[in-house]
Amino acid sequence: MYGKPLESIEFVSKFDPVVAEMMDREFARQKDGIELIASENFASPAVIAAMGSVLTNKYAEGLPGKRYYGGCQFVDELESLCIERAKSLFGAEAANVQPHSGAQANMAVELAILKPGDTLMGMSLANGGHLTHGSPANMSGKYYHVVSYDVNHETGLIDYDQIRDLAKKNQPKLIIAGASAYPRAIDFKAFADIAHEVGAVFMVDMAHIAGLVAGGAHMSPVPYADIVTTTTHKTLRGPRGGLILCKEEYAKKINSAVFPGIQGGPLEHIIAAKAVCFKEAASDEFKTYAHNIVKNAKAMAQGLLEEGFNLVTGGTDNHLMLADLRPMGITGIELQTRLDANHITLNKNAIPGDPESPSVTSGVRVGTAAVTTRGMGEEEMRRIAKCIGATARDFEGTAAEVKAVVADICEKFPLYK
Ligand code: DSN
Repeated sequence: MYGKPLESIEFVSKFDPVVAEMMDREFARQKDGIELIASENFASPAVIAAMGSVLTNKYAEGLPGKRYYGGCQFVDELESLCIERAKSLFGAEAANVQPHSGAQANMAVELAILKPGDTLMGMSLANGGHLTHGSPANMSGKYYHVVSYDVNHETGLIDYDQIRDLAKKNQPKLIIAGASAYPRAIDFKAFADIAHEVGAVFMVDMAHIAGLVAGGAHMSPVPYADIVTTTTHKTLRGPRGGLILCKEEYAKKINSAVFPGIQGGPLEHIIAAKAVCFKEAASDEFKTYAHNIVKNAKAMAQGLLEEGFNLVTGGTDNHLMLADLRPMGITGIELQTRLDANHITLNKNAIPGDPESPSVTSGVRVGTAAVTTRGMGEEEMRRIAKCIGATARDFEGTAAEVKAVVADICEKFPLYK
């Protein structure tokens, strides 16, 4: 699908060759490398085309039918369609499709549910949570009283008993489940039971697994959570943006928290791309895709274990795994930098109880959503795992060979062919 993504660079080059050349180099990096960043993916040409459209010209503060500007009749139709598709895809009672990002979706929920100083519980960033789940560096950690839960440092697993004890002791008003670096399935019913026991509102940030949920490859949080947030660009493979789903009783509060609470005009071009994404994600082809992501992750995990890596929790149930590099005598930043030079992209990541600083880390996070979009399968995952092992053990001695394998795989599975 070379189509649109390349055409738009060519078009820009006619007016601004400097910008076009930069876009072109980034496109070459994507197409000639292996993308293992667990939060990244390749949107379809239709999604990309919707983003690069005249809809960016329109102001539409408010909601469909209740705008602060004239001329909103067509974006009203579009945003209503997007809302209906989001509700239908995930079986939700209500949806707000305006958040510009996952961070803003989470901020809006916190604004809607909490008052400054109220208690919120979320997974600590160091254990795989997210900045917006109460990190001291984030607004959520500055405005609210945060009680973080960790995973069990021996097993790497979420400890539901520990969470129940913490919740009973601290009586949070909001409990957040969901993670950026947790390789196992999350039991949303267990979380919901805890939240209900202490009278907390239960929110799930399903950003990482939204595509798996849409495709039936992970338990859906929607029946259990009061509110579910997500990005639309990770496993869900849509445009870069956010989404909030909720029970009807929270819809009014959530809508006002998004606008005028934290945002101004919605990005109707991104909303159009979200609508396209939701249509794609409702297809049978996407269900196969979601299951293939998990199949590939399991093959990659097995391959990494065979290469001598230690995996947090011993493997994966979803699209990602966390490799603990300590047995290999290399840090996360060292392996990330070496792999970058060999055209394999991933990110350093803290492992639970990591003795290294967040800028060094003892681990890397490996995800299979983007490589699965290119059509790669289990055999390619095993070849890539071998490349990662070789790069960790003997970077200089194996670089030429690893680069050749990367080039071979990229040629066989072209991006936007
Ligand atoms: N930054 C994202 C990730 O990489 O997981 C989370 O927002």
